[in-house]
Amino acid sequence: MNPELQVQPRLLTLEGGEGAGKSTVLAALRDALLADGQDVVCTREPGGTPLAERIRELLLGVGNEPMDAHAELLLMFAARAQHVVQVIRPALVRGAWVVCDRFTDSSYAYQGAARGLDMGLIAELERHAVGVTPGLTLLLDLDVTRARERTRGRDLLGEAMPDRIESERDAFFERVRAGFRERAAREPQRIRVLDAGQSLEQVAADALLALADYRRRLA
Ligand code: T5A
Repeated sequence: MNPELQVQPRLLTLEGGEGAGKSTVLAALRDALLADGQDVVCTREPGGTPLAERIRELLLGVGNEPMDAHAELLLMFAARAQHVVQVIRPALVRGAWVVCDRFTDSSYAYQGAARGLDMGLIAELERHAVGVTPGLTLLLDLDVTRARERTRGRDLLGEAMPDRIESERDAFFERVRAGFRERAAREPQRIRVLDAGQSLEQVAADALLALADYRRRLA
């Protein structure tokens, strides 16, 4: 971890490839914290504020003009800078928990490991434009073929069309997965790897155990 980043114990993030089950796990964490009387803010990236959501549309929309990898990286960080200042920091300052669907680890995995952009540049952007790092990150690790089956099932049900990044090939998502796992191996204290190949109920149960264990360590 970059030592210049401020660790935020009440900032929890969920990471992983497409279709790993982050939405369900996020709801389980939120419900557990609310049941314990905690103030909780749930949010997502890219997005989380009106401006950042507009940037999300630019990032995920399937347009005619191919997006340059650096343009993609800088837009991710533009959205994140806005999100941190408008939503994440104020919530943490008032003592709330922030549960965020994706955060800076996604930029290291997608733009760094998968697109091949300079990790040093990503670290600089993180230092200048973000400044904070989560106390706990749950990495929902899933085989790329299984993930493809899940998102395809969702597409066939008409729930969503593949966005610009989802339309990448399997080799891209193999690099994303390897990038996340490498970060988890480097920061085992912060990043807990969960087996997202299990049933949704089991993944949510594992996430709740990880949260309970983390809160015990914090106390
Ligand atoms: N991105 C993001 C970057 O490139 N860099 C960055 O810095 C950031 C922040 C975001 C995109 O942007 C990229 C990454 C992404 O490509 P998004 O729509 O938010 O776009 O993408 P995802 O976060 O991947 O959203 P998904 O909805 O695809 O993933 P989830 O939330 O992990 O999956 P979920 O819960 O919606 O589940 C998908 C389907 O699988 C089923 C669900 O029911 C659902 O149908 N499912 C399971 N089925 C059986 N067993 C399980 N355990 C299941 N878990 C889920």
